[in-house]
Amino acid sequence: MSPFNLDLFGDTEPEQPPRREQIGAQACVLRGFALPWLESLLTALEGVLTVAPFRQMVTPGGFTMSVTLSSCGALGWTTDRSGYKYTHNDPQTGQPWPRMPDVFFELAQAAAREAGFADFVPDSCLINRYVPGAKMSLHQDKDEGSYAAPIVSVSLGLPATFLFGGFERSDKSQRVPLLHGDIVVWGGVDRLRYHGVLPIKDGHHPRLGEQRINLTFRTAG
Ligand code: MD3
Ligand code: FE
Repeated sequence: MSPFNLDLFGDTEPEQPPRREQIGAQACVLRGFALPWLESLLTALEGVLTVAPFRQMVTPGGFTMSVTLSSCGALGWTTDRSGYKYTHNDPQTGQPWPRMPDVFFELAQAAAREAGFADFVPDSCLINRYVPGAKMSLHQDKDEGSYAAPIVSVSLGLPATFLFGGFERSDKSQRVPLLHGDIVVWGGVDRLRYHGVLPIKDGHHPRLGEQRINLTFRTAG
């Protein structure tokens, strides 16, 4: 509460925690930003997953990822023994990835704007599914055509501890708790930071059950 706005009558709302947390020079967490969009987001997600269900993928090194994935938008991220790449078609069906639902695009653009990145035009949404125990090791996102655009990530379901590292794998990383409805936006000088997700803990989320789903929006082409 501001010292110029004393709550003399005790009749104002308790102060809310900051909704926007800066975690790097050009990286921030927007707490609960996705919550008002949740039901339309989940309806649209269901439609995407009917056409392009979650599947396991193998890294170029031959490891099966613990996270299962899908994509929507003009480009979808995939990995197999030959490398990481963005493709126009789902390798499982040979069909184009499902189009990005309008509500996905609008939410990603609104979050980017809130974080100071005007006119974000994502052409790819990677959908990651984590069950308890699943994790993502420290890595950089380097498969996109340009690093000028930010990346927007929407966390849904079970909580996660996000690792926000430096520019070398060995740099110390900060741990950022991410909850259902939180959105993180990275860009500019923070775009090539190492990052990862610690193994998801057992738990039950009232809306999503025993899983965490992360939507990652990028301008990939
Ligand atoms: C931080 N996904 O799919 S959000 C990924 O929660 C990925 O599923 C995580 O990392 C997840 O590649 C984390 C995305 C993210 C993307 C780019 C970043 C975090 C970033 C660039 C710099 C720093
Ligand atoms: Fe990443």
